[in-house]
Amino acid sequence: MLADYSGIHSEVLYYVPYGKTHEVWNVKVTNTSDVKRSLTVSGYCEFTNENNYEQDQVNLQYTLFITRTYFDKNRIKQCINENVNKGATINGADAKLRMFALAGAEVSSYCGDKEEFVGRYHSYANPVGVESGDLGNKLNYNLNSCGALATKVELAPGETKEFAFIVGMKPDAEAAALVDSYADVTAKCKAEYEELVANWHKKLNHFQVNTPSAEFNSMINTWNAYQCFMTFIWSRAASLTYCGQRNGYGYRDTVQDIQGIIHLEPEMAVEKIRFMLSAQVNNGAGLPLVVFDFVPGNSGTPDDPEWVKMTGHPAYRADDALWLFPTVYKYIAESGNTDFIDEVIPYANGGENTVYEHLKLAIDFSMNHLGLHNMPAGLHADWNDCLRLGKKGESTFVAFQFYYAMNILREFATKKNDTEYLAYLDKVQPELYDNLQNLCWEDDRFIRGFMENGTVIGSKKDPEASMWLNPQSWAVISGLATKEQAEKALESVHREINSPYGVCVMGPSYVEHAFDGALMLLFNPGTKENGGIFSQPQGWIILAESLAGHGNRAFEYFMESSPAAMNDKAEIRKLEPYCHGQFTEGPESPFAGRSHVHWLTGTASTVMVGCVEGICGMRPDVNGIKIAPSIPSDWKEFTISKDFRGKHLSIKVENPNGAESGYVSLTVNGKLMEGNYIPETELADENDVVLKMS
Ligand code: IFM
Repeated sequence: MLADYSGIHSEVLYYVPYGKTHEVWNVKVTNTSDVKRSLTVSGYCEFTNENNYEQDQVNLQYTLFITRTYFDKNRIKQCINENVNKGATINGADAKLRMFALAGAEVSSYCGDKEEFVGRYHSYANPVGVESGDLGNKLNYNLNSCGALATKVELAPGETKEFAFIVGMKPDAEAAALVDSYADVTAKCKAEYEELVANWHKKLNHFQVNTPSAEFNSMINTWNAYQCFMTFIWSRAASLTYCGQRNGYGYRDTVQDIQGIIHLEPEMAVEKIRFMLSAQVNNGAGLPLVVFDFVPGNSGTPDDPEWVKMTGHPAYRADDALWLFPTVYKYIAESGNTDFIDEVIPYANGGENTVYEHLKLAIDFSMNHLGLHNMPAGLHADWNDCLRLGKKGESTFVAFQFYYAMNILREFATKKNDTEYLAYLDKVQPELYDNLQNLCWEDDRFIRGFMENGTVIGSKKDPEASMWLNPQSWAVISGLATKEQAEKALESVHREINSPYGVCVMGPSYVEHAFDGALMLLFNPGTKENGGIFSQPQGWIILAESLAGHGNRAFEYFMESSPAAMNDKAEIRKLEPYCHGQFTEGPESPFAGRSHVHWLTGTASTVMVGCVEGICGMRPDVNGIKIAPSIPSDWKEFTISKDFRGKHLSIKVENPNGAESGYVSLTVNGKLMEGNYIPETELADENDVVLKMS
């Protein structure tokens, strides 16, 4: 953060040092005037009174009476439940100690009481102590605490002084030692910041593109990638707007989030894959919520009333475990670690088996929960939280996922020479195919599913919700749609539900014709699952268009929904122009284009996969990698730098005649490959790869 005011230039760099649990505000103040200046510089942080922020908002009769602050040399110390552990322990509570400290300068005054800091008839715009240059040295005992520290700075013309505020929660001695470690504040902050930057670059450098699109480069190289790591780490549980009170990982969200970092850090990804496999119930389903301190083996499940009461998740979802298939496959394909399929992993509620058997069990779960037409039942929800299709209703989205899962399992079964299972797949997969083809294709679209009474959802004839996005994209992704169906279905999407800000999840929105399980009716038209531009499916439609070879369309969808393309539409979009949100209001809203619920969204991973696998065409499989870009025809050339299984690929794509997809030739280190595929055995440590598209 930079500011220039009245001959003073100030800079603050906020960061959390790599692998640490405290925050640093590195301040530099420079006198840009030509006279000597005397300043008081104050730092302020508002502490919560309780660690549980919901309690801090609603249980004031408790939280206002559990803290007090102290001042110690260069620190405000905030104690919570200070008496606990001195003698007795109550309710398993621990006393907590937070700090707001100053390093690299002397404290001239302090304040630990919020009301005293702000001052009567003052506000955050003019806190009384900041105005007077003396924070008053008051501390709180009950009510609201804070951390405020001031320092006096004398600056000759052109002189700069540097110091740091430090915020954290640490035991007393550790906190004191930590602040002391910042004595040489310039060197320490510089080293920490460089370490942080270097670590991010190390992660992000595993995949970098240089295309003619600045928006694409910035998202894929930096911002989308960064958001993928954020969702990978936090799932949906670190934000006030998104499940801030959730104490665990949603199954489907987390398994999908993993996909976004596989091309960057496959070994980081596999740790979480193991964890999520261990949260698979031994009937094949995923646990709807995997609590952060989950221990596999004797977890409850949605079949146990106690577990349901504890988590608030009453039933299995149709899709949770089916997300394992693409995620496991992408990991094995990226890393080449085929042994993973034989790794033994426990189940959530007892027993253990290999990854391969885990996946077979996921197939069993769907087979044991078939609906009216022998397709997977919709159960409590599919990807769409607002669709309650029940035990007999059916979801085509899940059916496509199921079909795709069988394709993946077929590849693993073939590798393992599991002829018995291959024979099983040969029997059940064509039946599923026939049902989807015969019952779910309607002229120019796939329907969304069936209600419990057999009524079609998403028929062309329906007055509302006659076109749904996900069945069209997943018909293509799953490999089930014929070429003709793919062309028609994708065109229908563009014609009927596309908008300048992305594709609506369905349309028209439900207003008067919703069915009982259509919970999206609760939302205004054009909002969230009710005809909103749900962001996550934008990645799937980008991927589907790319797989169909429609590079111009894939890129059109990328640009419509890309944060980086919204720099000059900030007043419409409202969200940061570098971060995806959960949804954008659709054309039926008076605020079409306004986006919501930033940062923690599965969009990060789906759009990343759509762009890396789809537009860039990086399609690894067990034995190597296919290079099959699907790009806008005006990209005449672009390059990719990619690490792959410990080797490095410098890929140049040449497209002088403006193709959208396809290839003329592929060479690796000057050697012509068969088709557009590079077997792993052809790779040296460093590889020059040239793909000619046209
Ligand atoms: O798929 C869900 C996700 O699990 C939570 N947010 C909404 C999505 C669509 O309903």
